[in-house]
Amino acid sequence: MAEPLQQSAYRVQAYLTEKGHDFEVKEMSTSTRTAQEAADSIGCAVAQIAKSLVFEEKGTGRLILVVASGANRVDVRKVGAAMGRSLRQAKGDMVKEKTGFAIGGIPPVAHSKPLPTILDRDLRQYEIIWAAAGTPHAVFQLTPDSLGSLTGGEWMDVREEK
Ligand code: 5CA
Repeated sequence: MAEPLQQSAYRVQAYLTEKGHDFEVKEMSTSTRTAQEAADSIGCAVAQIAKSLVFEEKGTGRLILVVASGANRVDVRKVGAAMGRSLRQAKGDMVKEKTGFAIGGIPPVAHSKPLPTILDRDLRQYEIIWAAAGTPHAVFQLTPDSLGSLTGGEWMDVREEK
């Protein structure tokens, strides 16, 4: 039988189940702390990893979530301009305090309070994507459509051009 999930992963699983999804949180034996490690653990392309990055609005400290393809760097100016805000990446301790999850396992959902969310349109080209599920070992598989409905996020171009 499967081991019980760690508390933070369980929180994500409980949220998904409560929302009526049958997505299953999986705890991997190897690290999923970074998008590349997650892809290696799962055996998928790094671009199929939906990484959840938290940014804060300069001045107000309000947080927003950007769920980006693991292959992309997020262009903070592009996202900020689209939202009419000036953004910077939030510090790890702030992220933990406000979302309830630590860097390396931030899920796209199930935060202490829902965050305004932007979704990377590059994720839409895949049938299946994977997201973190609360810990640096936990992930779950989903579809771009379900990422959209779970988060209520807005799809846009967030990619930093090389
Ligand atoms: N579990 C994996 C795959 S979903 C994961 O969480 N990947 S991640 O890319 O979303 O998380 C690592 C991200 O956390 C990095 O891309 C980086 O943007 C951010 N990060 C890493 N260290 C810090 C830090 N000290 N403060 C704020 N953000 C950080």
